[in-house]
Amino acid sequence: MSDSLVIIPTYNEIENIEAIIKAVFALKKDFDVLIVDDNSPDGTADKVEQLQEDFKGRLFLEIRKEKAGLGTAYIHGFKWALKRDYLYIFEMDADFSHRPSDLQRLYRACLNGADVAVGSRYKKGVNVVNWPLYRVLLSYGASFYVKLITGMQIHDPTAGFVCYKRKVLETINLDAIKFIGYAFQIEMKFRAYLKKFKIEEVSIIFTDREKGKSKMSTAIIWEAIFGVFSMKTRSILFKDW
Ligand SMILES: Nc1nc2c(ncn2[C@@H]2O[C@H](COP(=O)(O)OP(=O)(O)O)[C@@H](O)[C@H]2O)c(=O)[nH]1
Ligand SMILES: [Mg+2]
Repeated sequence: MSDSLVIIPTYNEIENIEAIIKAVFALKKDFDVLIVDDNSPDGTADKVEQLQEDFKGRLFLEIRKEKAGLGTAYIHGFKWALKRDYLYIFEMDADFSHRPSDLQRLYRACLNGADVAVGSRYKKGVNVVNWPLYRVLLSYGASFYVKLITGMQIHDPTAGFVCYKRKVLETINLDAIKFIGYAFQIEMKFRAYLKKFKIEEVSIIFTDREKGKSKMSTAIIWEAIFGVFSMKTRSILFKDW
C-alpha cells in the first residue's frame, strides 16, 4: 500500500478515465487511486472495473447511486481514505486539467512542512490554458471575492488540485460540509485555515479539458456566491463551526 491516495471524482469521463489512471500509475512515486463515480451512464465505472485487473490493490472504485455533486463525492472519498492508513490524500480532476506529474510536487510540499498543498493557478500571474475568457474572469474574480469575505490569503481558493495531510481531514468535521461545487473547495480550505493548518500554494498550469464535457453549472456559481457569505457568517456566529 502506498502512503498516498489520489481521489478522482467522475461523472461521464469515459474519454479520459483510462488515460488518467494510467498516467498516475506511470509516475515515479507510487500513488493509490480511488475513483468515486456517480453511476455515470457512459460506463466510466465499467472501464475502471476492467482496469482493476491490471492494477490490483492499487486502484479502487466506489460507485454512488446517482449524480450527487463533486463535494459529497470527495467527502465519501476522504472517509474511505481515513478508514485506511493513508497519510497524504489528494484531490484531482479526471479531465487532465491537472497534470498528474504535479501530484509529486504537491506531495513534496507536504513532506517539507505543508499541511495542505494547493495546486495554484494564480500564485504567479494567471496560469490557465484554453479556458474561455469568461471562465478565467469568473474564477479569478471568485478568488478576490473569497479573499475579501473570508480574509484568507490564498491566491486560488477554488482550486481542486490539493494534497491534504491525514491529520487535516481528521480534524475537520467532514459531516458539516454540505456544499457541492467550488464552494466545497473554498470551505475545505477555510476550515483548514481556521484550524491554523499550514497551507502552501504550489504554482501549476491548468489546462482546459480536451475531451468530454464540463459539469460546471450556474447553480454551482450561485452556491459559491451565497455560500461563501453564509459560511463566513456561520463561522463567526457559531464557535464550534
Ligand atoms: N462523482 C462526481 N464527479 C463529478 C461530479 N461533477 C463533476 N465531477 C467530476 O469532477 C471533476 C471536475 O469537473 P469538471 O466538469 O471538469 O469541472 P470544471 O473543470 O470546473 O469544468 C471531473 O473529474 C468530473 O468528472 C459529480 O456530481 N459527481
Ligand atoms: Mg474540468
